Amino acid sequence: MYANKAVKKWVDEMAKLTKPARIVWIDGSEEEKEGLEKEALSTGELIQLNQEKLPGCFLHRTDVNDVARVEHRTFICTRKKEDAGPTNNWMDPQEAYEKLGKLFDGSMRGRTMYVIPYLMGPVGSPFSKVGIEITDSIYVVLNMRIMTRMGRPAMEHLGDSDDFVKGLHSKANLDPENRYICHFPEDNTIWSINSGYGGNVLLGKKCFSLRIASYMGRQEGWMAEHMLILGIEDPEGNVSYIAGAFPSACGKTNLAMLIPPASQKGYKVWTVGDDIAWMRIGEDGRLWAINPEAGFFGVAPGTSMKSNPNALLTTQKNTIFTNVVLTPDNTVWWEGMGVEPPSHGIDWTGKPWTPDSGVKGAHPNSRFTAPASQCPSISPEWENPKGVPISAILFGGRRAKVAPLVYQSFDWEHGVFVGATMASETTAAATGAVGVVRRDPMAMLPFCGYNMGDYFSHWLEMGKKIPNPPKIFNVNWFRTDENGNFMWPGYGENFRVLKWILARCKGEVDAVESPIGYLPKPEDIDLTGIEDEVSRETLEELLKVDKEAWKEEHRSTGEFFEKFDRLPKEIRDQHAALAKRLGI
Ligand code: O2Y
Ligand code: MN
Repeated sequence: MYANKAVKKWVDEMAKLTKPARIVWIDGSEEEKEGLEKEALSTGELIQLNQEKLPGCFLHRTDVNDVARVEHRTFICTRKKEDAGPTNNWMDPQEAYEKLGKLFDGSMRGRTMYVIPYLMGPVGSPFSKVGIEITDSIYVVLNMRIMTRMGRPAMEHLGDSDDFVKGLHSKANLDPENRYICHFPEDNTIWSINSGYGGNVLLGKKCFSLRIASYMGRQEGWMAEHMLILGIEDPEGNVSYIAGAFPSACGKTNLAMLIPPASQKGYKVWTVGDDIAWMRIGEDGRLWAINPEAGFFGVAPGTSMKSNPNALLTTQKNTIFTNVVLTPDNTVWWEGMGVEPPSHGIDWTGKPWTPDSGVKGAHPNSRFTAPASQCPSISPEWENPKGVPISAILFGGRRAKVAPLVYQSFDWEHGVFVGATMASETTAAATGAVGVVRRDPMAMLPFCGYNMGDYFSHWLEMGKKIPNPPKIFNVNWFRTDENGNFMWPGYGENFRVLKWILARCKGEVDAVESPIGYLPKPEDIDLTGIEDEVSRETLEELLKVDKEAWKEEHRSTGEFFEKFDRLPKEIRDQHAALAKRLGI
């Protein structure tokens, strides 16, 4: 047990509320892990996979009604409703504590309460912050062990301090009608009940590292963003870093682990993080970023040796798979894995399954939880306590029309406007409805822990304080032609766009000014080796700004902004300036 008095006092209070049969303090040791795995195997919470083919790997199946984040049951509980803003569900904190308090009362009766100290960020980093998660789920403990620095390093970082995020989670009885994910940013507290899945329960991830941390970042003058971080090494060995915000289901993990095409000799992409970036202004006036996580909670379907070999290779050991197909040789399979399905298997619901059964074997949101250290492209700098210096920020979404392949904002303020107007079209996997445009500023709509108008102001303020800010770009890999076919090959070929972006950052290429920002000259996008796939005409089309479509985009963003009570004047001015440039 640990000596920190504030932690002990809070754990005592939560134990009084939830009434567990026993309390286990997690230290993160190997023996502890083995004991927990044994116990989870005995109850069926985990299934051991083929240890020759997938050493240290397990399968877990969630309840069938508990397979994804539940945005409609996720609340920001600030004293004033306006502080949660128009894009968040709000609940009065007192009401939330009372309502959830009743649900938590006795919810761990007969169960073990695990107390998990965890560190978000590298050990010894001034960026890093401590959370304690109390949970009644071994699955949560073992996932948090992969996704965070868990146990002793966290308590050592905390010392005697009471500065930690208090996360309380109970599976309770998994009742979807009483499922709540409540955040109390003013109290550094998260309460999550009646779920056992992913983003709802691994409280270090979206709940702390984005919702609570975005609030902290505004108070303390830094940024918590839904961004991948990657490094590009050139043939001379110089590495430049890019951070990129993309809504869920836009291939962030794939981009973070990209392998440059064979024609791009001497280049290498390094992965620093695939989902979250914490960024601070460094002494040198640049923006520096860390990945607060220690693992990847990646979506399995569609992950193959073609789409993302680095991700697939990362999952070959010490990985927990959730809701995928169990094959007859005790390995795993999912749709889009790029290998033949087994003739029969057990599907994600635990029922016998065959490929011709007419249903998907793996849930579309099935996942792997794998240690980042196992990724073949993991950056040598990924645990540098100072972070990495960011040269460019990317915003992007899935847009069949309108958004060109890439453009650069005129400056930081315009870049914030570009981020604020970000949108993505839904895919069948996400919602069942295809092609519905969803506005998702900076990919933070589901993850901003306070009023999004204030969040835009924070971005604008940060821009004034960063002496040497990253350049801001928008990318779109998903433009389609008149037959609905993708015009850009994507995946590793996206490297060609990143190369142009870095050339812009270094002032090595000029660009064409357009109403929406700076566009590449077609000849500056290197098409070596894909000339057959992407003709000059196709590239020109990919870089086209259709003024009429942009006038409609301008109207739609204006409509979106109407709901903001605290929209900064600078964003309104940018919207008006775009109208002028479009001739509206
Ligand atoms: O559905 C969930 O619980 C996971 S969602 C997720 C997981 C990893 C990284 N990003 C996301 C997301 O929705 O952005
Ligand atoms: Mn994400």
